[in-house]
Amino acid sequence: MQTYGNYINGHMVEPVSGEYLDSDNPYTGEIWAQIARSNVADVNAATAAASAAFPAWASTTPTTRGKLLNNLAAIIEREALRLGEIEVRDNGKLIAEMAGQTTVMAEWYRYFGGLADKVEGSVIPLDRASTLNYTRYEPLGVVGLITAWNSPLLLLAWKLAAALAAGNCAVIKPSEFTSASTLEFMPLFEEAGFPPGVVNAVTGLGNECGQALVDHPDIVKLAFTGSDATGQHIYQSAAKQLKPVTLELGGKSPNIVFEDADFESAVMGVISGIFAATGQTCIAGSRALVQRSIHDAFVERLTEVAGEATIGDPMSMDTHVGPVTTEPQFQKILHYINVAREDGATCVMGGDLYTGPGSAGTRFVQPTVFTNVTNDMRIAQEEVFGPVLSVIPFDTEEEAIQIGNDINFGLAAGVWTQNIGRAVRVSDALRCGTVWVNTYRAVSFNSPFGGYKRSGLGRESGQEAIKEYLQTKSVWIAQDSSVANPFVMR
Ligand code: TXE
Repeated sequence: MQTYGNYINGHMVEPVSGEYLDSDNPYTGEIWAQIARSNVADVNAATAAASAAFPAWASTTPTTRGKLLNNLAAIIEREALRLGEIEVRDNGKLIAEMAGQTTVMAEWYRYFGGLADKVEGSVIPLDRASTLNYTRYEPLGVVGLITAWNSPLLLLAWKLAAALAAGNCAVIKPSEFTSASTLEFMPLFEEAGFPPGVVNAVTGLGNECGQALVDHPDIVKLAFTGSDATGQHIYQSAAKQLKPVTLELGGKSPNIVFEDADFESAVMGVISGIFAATGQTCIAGSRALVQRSIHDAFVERLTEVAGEATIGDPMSMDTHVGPVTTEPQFQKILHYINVAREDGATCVMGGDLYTGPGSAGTRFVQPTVFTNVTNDMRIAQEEVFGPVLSVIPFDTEEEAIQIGNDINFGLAAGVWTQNIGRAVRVSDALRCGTVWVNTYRAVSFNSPFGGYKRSGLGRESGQEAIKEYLQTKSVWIAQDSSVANPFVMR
């Protein structure tokens, strides 16, 4: 049994309460690790360490910070397989995906390391000759980074790399379901040369440890990935202290297939959108909007290909669909399958838990496809976060756009067409932060990612993300300090 404490000021320390929470292996169901059950006292200690480290860290040169982030990137690449295997064990992600994901994660640290000394203020051309006015970007202070269970280290990289490059210190709170990889990751910062206290991690329950972090007055900004309900709650809590937030809150993304699409590519794209990562991804293309003229043939081919997916051991390179990460999530998916049936959708594939070969008797759901879905059904409007696809037919381009946008969320969308004009028109019209044309589920360190509408606030990745962790100061320097009339605005 592995036991993880909190990581504070460069050391693994026991939680003040002395209490721990179990962490299970979603595939085998066995408890394999324990994580600290932290409370306000642990959050206070981590925040105090980060606050103490902040002045020196903020005054290192951006180039120095960039070098350290580059050191870290190289160490991540060395440790990628080990970190990936921990995520497979702790949250059931596929090794086939994790082998690449933990390696590519290094690129976020490298990119923001490179960006650190390229954030330039400007000299403002004032309408007066006697004053120099320039802007500079300054770090915020100690930021709180709260991550979800579906991709702990990658979601952290999207926040932490930008926060550190900008000169902030951090207190991290990973999901109580999947904290192990974050704790294994922490000592790598020391090896890379980061001063103790710059990066800290506390683990525990959302309403104890997480809320204490949100409410701590010395945490000056929050970045969060998780459910829309928790995101809204955090936003409200943060408002009491006027803390800025970056929120990434999932979606109900349309994957729109036109009759002029490359048929086989579109089938693969829809499958990757909903069954990859067992559908436990914020960018899941959980609504397939298919033009009526190809609807039946498309569903037939989709279920044929998806029906061949290998379900089972996430440590096997041949597995396509793994277990559901958490027990509540497992129950939630089964609940939504029932809701879809009750509301009149037709289940044409799956629709139950999976107990077949490779399931090891634990939390597996069959890849599931519903047809006869209308966009007003709960299965089309609410995030399931599992391998459950709703297929909705449409007739015209206008109708596809209307259905695609008729949702509270706005994280991403897919568009499958060979018509370039249509690709541009539909991409422009969709109200979401990312549109993929003839591809799906692509992200990169240098491309902005974030949501419209209830999918979130702010952007991660890309140049603008570093501004989420900086504030602008405008400096005015008078060359002539004589004051003619002190009672009027200058
Ligand atoms: O998320 P929560 P959960 C969705 C998905 C899933 C649902 C619930 O639909 O079924 O969320 O998952 C911390 N103050 N997504 O319960 O509650 C919590 O400890 C501060 C979408 O795991 O949002 C964890 O670290 N922190 C998503 C993190 O918030 C609090 C990815 C997320 O937990 C807190 C995962 C509080 N009061 C699930 N309460 C996506 N956008 O990709 C909880 N937390």
